Amino acid sequence: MNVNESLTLLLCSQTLSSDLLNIAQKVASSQRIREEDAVVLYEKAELGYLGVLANFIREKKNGNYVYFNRNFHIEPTNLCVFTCKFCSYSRLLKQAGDGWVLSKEQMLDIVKSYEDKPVTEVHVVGGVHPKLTLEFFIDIFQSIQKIRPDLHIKAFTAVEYEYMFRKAKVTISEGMKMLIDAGLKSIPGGGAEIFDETVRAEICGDKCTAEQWLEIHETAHNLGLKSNATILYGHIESFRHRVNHMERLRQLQDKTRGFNTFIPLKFRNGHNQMSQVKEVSTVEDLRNYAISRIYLDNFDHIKAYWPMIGRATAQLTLNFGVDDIDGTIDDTTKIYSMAGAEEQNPSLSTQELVHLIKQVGRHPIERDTLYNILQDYNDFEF
Ligand code: V47
Ligand code: SF4
Repeated sequence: MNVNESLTLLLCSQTLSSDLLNIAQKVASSQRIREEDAVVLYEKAELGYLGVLANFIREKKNGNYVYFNRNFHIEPTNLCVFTCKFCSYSRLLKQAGDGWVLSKEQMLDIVKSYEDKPVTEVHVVGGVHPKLTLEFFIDIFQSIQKIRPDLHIKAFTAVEYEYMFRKAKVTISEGMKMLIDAGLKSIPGGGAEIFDETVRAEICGDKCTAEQWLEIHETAHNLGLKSNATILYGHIESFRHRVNHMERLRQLQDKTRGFNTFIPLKFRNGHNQMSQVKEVSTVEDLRNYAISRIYLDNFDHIKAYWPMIGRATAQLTLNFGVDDIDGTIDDTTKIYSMAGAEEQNPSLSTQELVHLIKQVGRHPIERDTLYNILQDYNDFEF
């Protein structure tokens, strides 16, 4: 049965409650759903129903394609001035212990180690360290550009920018322009967590506010950069908080059209100050991906970050609205392994990624960071 037939069958169902039928009709006629509708979905909708709606939207926007890229991460430091309770990765400056700070040479050595490999993106993200200044990163980006001018530099969360620009006494726009001149090409989605002020105060009260996060992304969009957006879900937030978070993103996207993709990040409870909070089930993960796909009608892509949820769940998400599973990673990030994720050394070859996607009947496409198609792998022989 194709997506249209599944939706028609759902619309004819005698057992659907009137509110769920009404939401399904909106989706079928490409109407935007309201915040209250999304709350109803979270509270009442079964996984099968959500899958039909999310898959319908996903196939309308992206057909059968599943995007991935060839990337690696540089994590300059895990020492951080902030104290987010969910973070398993950071160490306070005064308790360095197993903390690290990479030198300029070490970062450039990482880039050089990819010299003859066909990677297209470097994702730079880490803790917030007072000695790693705006000036320092301008120099790093210029040096990366010299070594690999073809590499797309996607760097820093809004949290890192807010601190770096404040320390350098420049406005967001001034600081961003300086980094763009040095080679910055786009911005990842981290640091958004949950925008609701009460929950934010509870889990990460000392870092940039929701308003600052949104302002930084808006400024970047106005300067011509694309960015991503995330949500950290499945901890102490309510369904309404998740919907409110997506609503603020949907409004900004209406204004700027600068977001590429939305990435729901599942809270993992290993080795952090919120370890007593139970993780949500895989069913709840899939419901959340699907509702994100239904709600964010102005986002082209929904990404499942496989190092965080694992390969098997990443495959399942492809039937619940997801059309992107990030990249090869090459074991260059520690954020999720330190929080107890299944993938302790996240790395997938292109062949393995392609197999993962084809195994569930989808069409693998290698993209660059901005979703230009680089290679169609459907009929590719390795
Ligand atoms: O902001 C930290 C999250 C984010 C935990 O834009 C945790 O392409 C779950 O944003 N459990 C940083 N999540 C990573 C990030 C990201 C990752 C991949 C791709 C992109 C992209 C962005 O990691 C943080 C926070 O929300 N995080 N600790 C944890 N215990
Ligand atoms: Fe620092 Fe980011 Fe961890 Fe918060 S989530 S403590 S800002 S590294």
